[in-house]
Amino acid sequence: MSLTVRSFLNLLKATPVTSTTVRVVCGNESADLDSVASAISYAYFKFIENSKDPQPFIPIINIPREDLKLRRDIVHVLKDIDINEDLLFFIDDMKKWKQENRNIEAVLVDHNEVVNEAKKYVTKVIGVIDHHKDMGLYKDASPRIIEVCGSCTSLVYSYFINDFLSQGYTPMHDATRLCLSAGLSDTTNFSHRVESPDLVCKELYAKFARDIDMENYTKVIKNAKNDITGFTARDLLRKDYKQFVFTNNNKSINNGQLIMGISSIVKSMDWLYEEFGGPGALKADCVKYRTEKNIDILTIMTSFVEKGKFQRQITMIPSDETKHIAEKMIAKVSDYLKLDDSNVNILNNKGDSEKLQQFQQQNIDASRKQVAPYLANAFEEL
Ligand SMILES: [Mn+2]
Repeated sequence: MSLTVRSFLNLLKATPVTSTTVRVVCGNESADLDSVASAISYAYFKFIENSKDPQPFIPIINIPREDLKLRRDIVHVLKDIDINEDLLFFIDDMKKWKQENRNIEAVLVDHNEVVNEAKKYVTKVIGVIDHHKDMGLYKDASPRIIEVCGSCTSLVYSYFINDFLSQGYTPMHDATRLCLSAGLSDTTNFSHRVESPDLVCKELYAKFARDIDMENYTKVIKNAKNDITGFTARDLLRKDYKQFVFTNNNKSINNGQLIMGISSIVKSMDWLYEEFGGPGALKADCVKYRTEKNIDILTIMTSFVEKGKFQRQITMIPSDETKHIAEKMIAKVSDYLKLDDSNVNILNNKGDSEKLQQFQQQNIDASRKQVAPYLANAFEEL
């Protein structure tokens, strides 16, 4: 069946939702290229598999519509396959269906636990394809594929294509390109965090999207992702943001619960100070964002190249009530993250002109995906 991804999305947009149960494919709330590509391609391939389905799966981008423009790599890749924002569905759509009293059944891609806002809307999880740590939930979901690899799209693409190929199907170029783009971005052209599912797909991509210069396209995507010209501090904080609820059995510790938001940013803290009016102004923006999100601790994880070296920093901006908790958590993850200055007590930032306490993270392999579970443990063990 030769249906483009664009035609598929057009068709979804043209088909009003009338059933009491809506089935969606939902990416994670950071809504990175991997999540978006996984959600769209899963829904698309599912439709290829059964185009007679009266109620096809709808791909959901797990952020408000207005936030898509902050993800320039995604906008770029989608434009390359002739898809604009109008053809997409967002968390706003799930909210609307919920208000219309519809059941929402979800396949989760690129995460394996429904959290935060999506949790208010999703009635039931019916499938999972993911490459994060298995939280052990939804044991009856089908499929339930959770496997370590560089890109979740590798799992989605191989899940469908291996099945289809036996039936003589050649995947459409745009669907392949979409998955490939996330694969390239997540593994830097299949050179980092590559596992066997990624390699399997790399071969398939080379076959079905022969014309794409992988090395060059990787650069194009990275450049678009790193293009943050014109962004405000708030834009940068929400561009790649995930929120976590950590728990502790001891209710005397912040009522046994800590809400942490982690913003991943591709510039150094010094760059942020410079760009956004100095330490006082940046700090004020961070506190404002923490208040807006109604969370206990805002954590900024920066990653950037300086002096030819890839570097990471971690910075916490805790509420007054959780400052002591933030300090203890930092101390607990210090060995794992190989933090410098970890016993310096500067979390009590006082003066407005003072910089935030930032830690150089020598363990540069640990991104948010690895760090968040460690922080969860650290809180649990306080
Ligand atoms: Mn992913």
